[in-house]
Parts: sequence; C-alpha cells; structure tokens
Amino acid sequence: MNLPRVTVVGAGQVGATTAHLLALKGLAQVTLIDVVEGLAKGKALDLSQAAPIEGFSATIQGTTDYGALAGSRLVVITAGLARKPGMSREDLLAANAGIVGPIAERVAALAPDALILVVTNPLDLMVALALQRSGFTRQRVMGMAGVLDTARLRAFIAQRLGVPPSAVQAMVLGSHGDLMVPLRGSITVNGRPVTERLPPAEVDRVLQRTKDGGAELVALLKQGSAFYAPASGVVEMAGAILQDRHAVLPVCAALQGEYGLREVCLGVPAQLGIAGVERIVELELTPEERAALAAAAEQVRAGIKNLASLQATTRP
Ligand code: TXD
Repeated sequence: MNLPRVTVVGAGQVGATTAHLLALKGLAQVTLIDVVEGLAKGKALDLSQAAPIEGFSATIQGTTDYGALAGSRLVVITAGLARKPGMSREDLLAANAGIVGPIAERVAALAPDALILVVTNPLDLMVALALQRSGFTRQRVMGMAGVLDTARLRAFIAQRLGVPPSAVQAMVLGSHGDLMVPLRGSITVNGRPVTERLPPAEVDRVLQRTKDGGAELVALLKQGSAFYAPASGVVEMAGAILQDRHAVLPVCAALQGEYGLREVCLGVPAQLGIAGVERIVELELTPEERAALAAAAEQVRAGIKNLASLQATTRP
C-alpha cells in the first residue's frame, strides 16, 4: 500500500502512542527515532506485532539513525524531557531547546520537503525554534496543543452534563499554558450555548480545570505527563494533513498580522491540508478574549527572547 511516511522523533510515551494510532488508523508508514539505543527499535517491533491482530498493514520501524528522516512527508517532534511534579512547562526550556533545535536542522537537511509538527514543551516556543532552525515557511511548521486543550474542555463539559463528548464543541486558543484562551462563546452542547445548561460559575470551574489539565495529570502520574490524549491530538492533525482534509483545528502557528499579532507562534484556528497550515481563520473575539490573546503573545515573545539569549550563550 502506498501510505505516506511519517517519522516520529522521540519514541517515548507520546511518540510511541502516536505511532500506534497512525498505524491503527491506516494513515501512514511510521518510523520512530530515539537516541536511546534499542528503544525505538523495540517499540516498533512490538507495535508491528499488533498488526496481524488489529489488521493494519502499515509498517513501523525504529532506529537511532537520523538518516531515516529522508523521504518523510511529515515529521512529528516529541523528543525531549517531560514535566515532573512541581515543574512548569517553561522549566523544560533550556533542555528541550537543545534537543529540538538540532532536530529541526536535521529535518531541513534530510527531509527538505517535509512538514514539521512539534509536540515538545514548552510548545509555543519549540514551534518558534523549529521554524527558525529549519528555515521552512510558516505553512510547514506547526505545533499541537490546542486540539488537546479543546478536547480536555469538551471532555470535562461532557462528563459534567452526562452527554457524549461528540455533542460538545469548543475552541481553545492562545498559549499552551496558563495563558490559554478558551472561547466561552464557542462552547456548545448539541449546538446550544453551554450557558443554557450550566451556570457561569460552573463554566468558570471547568475552564480553570482545563488550564490546569496538564498539571492534574502530572500530579497523578508522577513519572511523566499525559500521552494518550496528546497522541490523539497529534493524529487528528496528521490525518487532516495527510488526507488533505482542509479541516479547521486549533493549531500553534506563526502569526504574521492575523489577530493583530506578528512574530509570534500561538494557538489559533487554522485550516490544515497537505501543504500544512493553509489558512489562519480569524474569529470574532470579545475585547476580553482579544486582550487575553495579546497577553499570551506577549509571554511567548518574552520566551522567544529568552531562547535567543540561551542560544547565544550555549553556541560556540
Ligand atoms: O500538548 C502538548 N504539546 C504536549 C506536550 C502534551 C504532552 C506532552 N508534551 C511534551 O511532549 C512533554 O512535555 C515532552 O516535552 C514531550 C514528550 O513527552 P513524552 O511524555 O513522550 O516524554 P518521554 O516519554 O520522556 O519521551 C521523550 C523521548 C524519550 O524516549 C527520549 O529518549 C527521547 O524523547 N529523546 C530523543 N529522541 C531523539 N532525539 C533526541 N535528541 C532525543 N532526546 C530525547
């Protein structure tokens, strides 16, 4: 079968689960790359032995060799450290910048036609870094976080109201962190505003739990952070790209004037297809939402500056 090739860099929790879902859904031939000897190879071998049971024909291979990037349609970067209890996403900045920057350069050298989908935290900053270090256009570099944050919000509302999650729609923009911007007006249950079913204080509680969704899981898991729903988020975006669906999803993308913001990577609704970010959709925002988005942009910009000075001190 002529499936496109997706390389997942980092065969940890998110990377391996992404590989599993890509194969189960018949979306891609998958290559896992990890620096830890045997890890990617072992997980790929294990996953490929699920094929006869699950009935998928996608191949899954694992390696430590970055040469395997060649020929990838899409490269998913999950390599890096995950949070431990008490750590913020920003605490990961220096370590993960030292991992993601060189990977983006290798993608540019070995898979010059690929798209890059970044998962590693701190997400918005790692997307900015991958964009800069790959030299790719902004259409071809993006990050996954909004699909996850939106899914958390939808799941919490569905659980609270006892309705199927598919009945709940929502949109979360902004930064993947404390400055995420859930659009209240976008939350609907069977097409009706959520406020018809939940008082504002209850909606506030759900929004706060969504913002804290990652930390809630880190505290429970102790050894690492969330990975099942994040991998589902990656695969939702990968499917929209590989199958050229032109689907509008919350995507961390580089802004050049949209929402009045530029020189920053932030979660916004974007249409995804085989070319990557085809279009950024500008929704009508309330003045409060606009201000919240600007505050998130400000924080990401400060992070990008921080990143630049880190790189200046760590580079020869
Ligand atoms: O919404 C989101 N964007 C996120 C992001 C949701 C969940 C997880 N999020 C972040 O993704 C998390 O904070 C981490 O920064 C990454 C990966 O999380 P995961 O839970 O998969 O971490 P693991 O299990 O520790 O896996 C990371 C793997 C591990 O196997 C390392 O050996 C490998 O990355 N690694 C590398 N692989 C290849 N190349 C290099 N240089 C490398 N360095 C580490």
